[in-house]
Amino acid sequence: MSHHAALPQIMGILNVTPDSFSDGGRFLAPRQAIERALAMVEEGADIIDVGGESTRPGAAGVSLQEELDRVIPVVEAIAARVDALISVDTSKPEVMREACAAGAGMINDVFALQAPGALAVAAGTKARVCLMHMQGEPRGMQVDPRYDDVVAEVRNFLAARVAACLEAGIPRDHLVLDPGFGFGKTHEHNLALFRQLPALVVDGLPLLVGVSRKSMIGKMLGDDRPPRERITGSVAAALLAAQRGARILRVHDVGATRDALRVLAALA
Ligand code: 7PM
Repeated sequence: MSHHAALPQIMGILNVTPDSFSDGGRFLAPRQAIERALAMVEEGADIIDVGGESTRPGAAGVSLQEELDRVIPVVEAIAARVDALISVDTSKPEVMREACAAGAGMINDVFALQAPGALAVAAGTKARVCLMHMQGEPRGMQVDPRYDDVVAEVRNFLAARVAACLEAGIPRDHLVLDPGFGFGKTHEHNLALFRQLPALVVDGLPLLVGVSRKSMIGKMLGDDRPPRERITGSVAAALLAAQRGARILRVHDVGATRDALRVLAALA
């Protein structure tokens, strides 16, 4: 057998928004979300990331009640049915608390627990925490992102958030770090971060990489490729991220990513 490091874990993306499923409508979403989660676990997902889309680039945000209504029933239902770790993609402390009570074991926060009360809520759960870097806020962050040294600034931000988490009582071994591809970054910023991935490791903490179907992949493949036609490019990027030490890959296409990782494991 190989002496190489363990393969990264695969985090499958589960969007729970009213228009995420072909039938539309909030009423049908939980059942279809469960089917999608089960399929992703079957394809090799270790983690299911459940998101109510409050924090997407350009998003105006949804109300607390709306996000709870979208996310909590789905977390409850999949927690009862799958072995995978359930992650909740939210920046709202109340959603973090309710989701963890419903069975989530990971908080994925694109605001890195900077919302008032978020550090304390996260510390009060036993959940792992993914701290992501973002410049600005989802609405407007892509207008004119600027850095003097993007790698150093992202790394310093993540180090400061690690310190805040430790201060709040979150155990070090619960933390995961993420450079936040596409969140307040130009294409050049994204490329610099990807190329220097190992330089972003703080205190030996694991890195999560999320580039699946993103516009940075679209830019490399030529314009006007819709997200669904970025799968092969996304898998190639996931493989490179794995080779550069990423420990969690956040992806839409779980089976394709798992196949690529198996080939990497055999040939690396
Ligand atoms: C529209 C644009 C919809 C972008 C969704 C997105 C990340 C994340 C997202 C990431 C972590 C997407 C993004 N991206 N959480 N949430 N890391 N930790 O492509 O890169 O899924 S939302």
